[in-house]
Amino acid sequence: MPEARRWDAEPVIVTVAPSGAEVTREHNPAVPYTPAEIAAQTAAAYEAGATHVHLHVREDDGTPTHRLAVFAETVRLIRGRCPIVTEVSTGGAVWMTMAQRMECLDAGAEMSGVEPGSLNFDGEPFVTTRADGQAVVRRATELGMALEAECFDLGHVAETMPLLRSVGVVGVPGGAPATPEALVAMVAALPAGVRWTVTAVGRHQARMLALALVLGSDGIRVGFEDNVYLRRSQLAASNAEFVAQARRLVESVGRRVATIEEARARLLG
Ligand code: KMH
Ligand code: ZN
Repeated sequence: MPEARRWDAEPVIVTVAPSGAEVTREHNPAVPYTPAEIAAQTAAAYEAGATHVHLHVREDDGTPTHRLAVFAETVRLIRGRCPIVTEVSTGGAVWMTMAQRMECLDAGAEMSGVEPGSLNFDGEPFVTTRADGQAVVRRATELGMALEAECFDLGHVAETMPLLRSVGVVGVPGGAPATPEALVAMVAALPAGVRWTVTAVGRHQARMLALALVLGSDGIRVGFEDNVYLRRSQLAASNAEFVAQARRLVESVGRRVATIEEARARLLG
């Protein structure tokens, strides 16, 4: 494990990823598309215990978009409703160019995601060269943003050394499998002192997030980007419902959810 710290020493930062780029209303009619819809679901997720939001945005018809104006409007509307820590994804969608993926950095968010490497994302080439990742880090740092690395596999963890924070993403076909062995290997490879959180997609999510919590993760992530089902055969009605479920999971292992002040200090301090 990256640091000799009691597994339950710190409260858990719950991240909400409200829309992602791949999921649509055909998967779940409650997926938010417009800036107003994403802001409303983010605010409700904040009320339920989320203190960090990972943002992708859409055109009003649901098409994933890289347009700065849409990111900026979404961040503005969220700010107007709640003090959740805002993060833009520079992962975008698999078809976006690197320049397009970086447009969101100017949207006024407090944090940026960065990809430390490439993979066949569910079979599609999703390329981020080392130079691309470094360009994101440089621009985000110029803008005073904190960074979170999105590690889809063990090799990506090794690339995150110069970064301050990290996230293990497991269960995306083409990336690390959603198994305890894979997660433990990724977490064990993190440098000492790095904050880490876990995202897992689809039906493996609850098991992997529970494992993250007992391994001592700083956070866990939920939301429509990762899953449309609350439990087997039951579609989630909102992102807030996922967050409420995450809070119960956190509390069931004897930990508690971070307050907004605690999350801000650890993510941005
Ligand atoms: N939509 C995926 C291709 C991220 O946000 O950094 C990339 C993704 C990861 O969602
Ligand atoms: Zn994302």
